[in-house]
Amino acid sequence: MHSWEKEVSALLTKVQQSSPLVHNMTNVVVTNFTANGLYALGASPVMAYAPEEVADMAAIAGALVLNIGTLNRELVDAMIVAGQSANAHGVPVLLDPVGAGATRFRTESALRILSEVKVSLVRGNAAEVAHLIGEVREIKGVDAGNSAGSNHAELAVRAARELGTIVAITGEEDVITDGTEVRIITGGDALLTKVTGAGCLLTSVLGAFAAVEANLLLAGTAGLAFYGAAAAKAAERTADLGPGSFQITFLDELARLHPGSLEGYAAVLEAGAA
Ligand code: ATP
Ligand code: TZP
Ligand code: MG
Ligand code: MG
Repeated sequence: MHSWEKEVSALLTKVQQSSPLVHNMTNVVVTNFTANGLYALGASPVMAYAPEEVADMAAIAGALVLNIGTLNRELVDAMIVAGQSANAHGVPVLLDPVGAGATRFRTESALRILSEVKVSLVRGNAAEVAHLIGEVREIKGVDAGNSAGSNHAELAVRAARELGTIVAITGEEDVITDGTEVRIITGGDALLTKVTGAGCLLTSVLGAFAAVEANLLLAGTAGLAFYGAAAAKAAERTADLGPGSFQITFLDELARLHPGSLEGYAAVLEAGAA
């Protein structure tokens, strides 16, 4: 069995040392939490939406994160301008298809982005990812429905092949695949489902790792593992409290991450080649 700890730990150090600029076009619910989470990790967040500037900002960023959580047509148009600029400048583009499947507009917008921009990595819950490849799974607004706890490796592989991207499906366990290699990442805590933006921040954290590592399967694996470890540590420290204390402590734990943080709190398992 491969020991991922050393490989992914080096990427955390790279993020902390180079503080990559992550251009987020995200939703109005999670903007502040996302910026603080990226700062805590050691990255540099910027939010920029104006059609007049998004191409310039994406061009100088280490990664561009597109999140359709509170979308409208003008925003999706701007995301496409930003995404195409990122593509032209070799900047990785990540997509969080928040609520895809809940409404037709969300599904169609995510698919439009995927068809007009070369997206490198998609991260969502199982229902969102399923809807991107025409499979129907229960979704409740922006939250995964009852299929949340089941094994998502096969779905992730199908989606990665069909969409031509790395796909990460998160939930109780996370899975990431390029359509061939599959990795399962354990860690995290159910309290993350009680903090709005826990998924959105995660996609932006994956953006920070993608900015420092061209192998996005490896970058994504590292991001998922360290995020899960920080959450598990925060849950341990706030066990008798609640989601408010957990949220703040989670930011603290993101800031306290070090190369040895995975030990006892998160693990990367190879699920074999698909
Ligand atoms: P949803 O809205 O369906 O919750 P999301 O976009 O918020 O989706 P999640 O799937 O909740 O994203 O993933 C965000 C983080 O929460 C990931 O690190 C994931 O591992 C973690 N997570 C989610 N559910 C659990 C759980 N039951 N136990 C442990 N960790 C979890
Ligand atoms: N409504 C629109 S976007 C959003 C809500 C509640 C935030 C979703 O965040 P996450 O990370 O998917 O839980
Ligand atoms: Mg959530
Ligand atoms: Mg989400």
